[in-house]
Amino acid sequence: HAADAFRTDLMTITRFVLNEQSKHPESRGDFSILLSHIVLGCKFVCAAVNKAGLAKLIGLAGETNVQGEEQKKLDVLSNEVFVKALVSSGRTCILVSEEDEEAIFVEPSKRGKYCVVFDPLDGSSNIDCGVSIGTIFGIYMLKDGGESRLEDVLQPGKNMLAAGYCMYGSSCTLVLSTGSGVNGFTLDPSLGEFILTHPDIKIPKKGKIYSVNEGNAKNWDGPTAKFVEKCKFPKDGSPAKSLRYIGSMVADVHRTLLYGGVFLYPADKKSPNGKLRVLYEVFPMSFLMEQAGGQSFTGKERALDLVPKKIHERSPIFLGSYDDVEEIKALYAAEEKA
Ligand code: P6P
Repeated sequence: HAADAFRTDLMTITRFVLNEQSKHPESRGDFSILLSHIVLGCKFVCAAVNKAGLAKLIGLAGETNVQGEEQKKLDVLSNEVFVKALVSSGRTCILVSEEDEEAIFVEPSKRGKYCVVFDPLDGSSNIDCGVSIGTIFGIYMLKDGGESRLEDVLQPGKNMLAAGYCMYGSSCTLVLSTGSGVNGFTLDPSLGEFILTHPDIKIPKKGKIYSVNEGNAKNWDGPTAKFVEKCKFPKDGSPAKSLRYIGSMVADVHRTLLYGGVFLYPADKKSPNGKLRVLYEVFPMSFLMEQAGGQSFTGKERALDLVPKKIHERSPIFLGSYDDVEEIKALYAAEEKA
């Protein structure tokens, strides 16, 4: 009865993760429980973001709403939800959030073996105009079963066990990798479940789009300027690339992942380390890009090889289609030699 309105073998994210878990007979399901709490956080934020326009949730912190309640900005609200969901999972020991200056060390009674780094609502400056925003997260295992210390989250991105993002746009899409490929799930509000809609995502080897804030062009270094020039005025007679820049990392990266091309937030004279944060923006997106057959470069090295020294450290980033990033790496290598 293929014509049935409802498919019956629904591959929900929960079932998908349990399938993954079954490949690791030694695992006790801790990871699946952790992910289910992250998924809960995403569902909550999706509902809050969708309601924001109506319930005036988007007010600035400190204002009061019609009920005279203290307004919480959506990113503050989202952060509280994720922190509470992660702590209550009983599977985490250290949390690093874009919203919190210091790392959060989970109390011993609730402590587990995973460290989670996350940006609860990236691009939140775009909420008021309805542009897609998102949650970005990465998961590390505690280095050795001892006391959880800050060093346990200052690990290179290549040590991540999993990474993902949830984009709150026309639909709510969660893109996840647990180290064996990338899969996309879309929230079905009528079921309250994320359903597998983008199995085994692979980024095109080469793309026709470049994505950068051209407003920073006067501050770019040579290789970045040369690459963008090549996108706009190709010398080999190939068509110029299209510029697509949303200004919300999750949306720009999601388009890059599905359509191909390259997303760049380069260093510039104003910000020598670029703008994006290593732990909870650069690493998770780089992890996903590599898992989807793309790559990610900092201007000096493979992004996932970076070893952060501070939890809110920034890095330049060039990520996307394998061949496009190769071109950027060649331009930086040539400058090294010059
Ligand atoms: P710019 C949003 O504020 C953000 O952190 C990312 O989501 C986005 O990619 C970047 O900053 C945009 O920065 O300087 O181009 O506005």
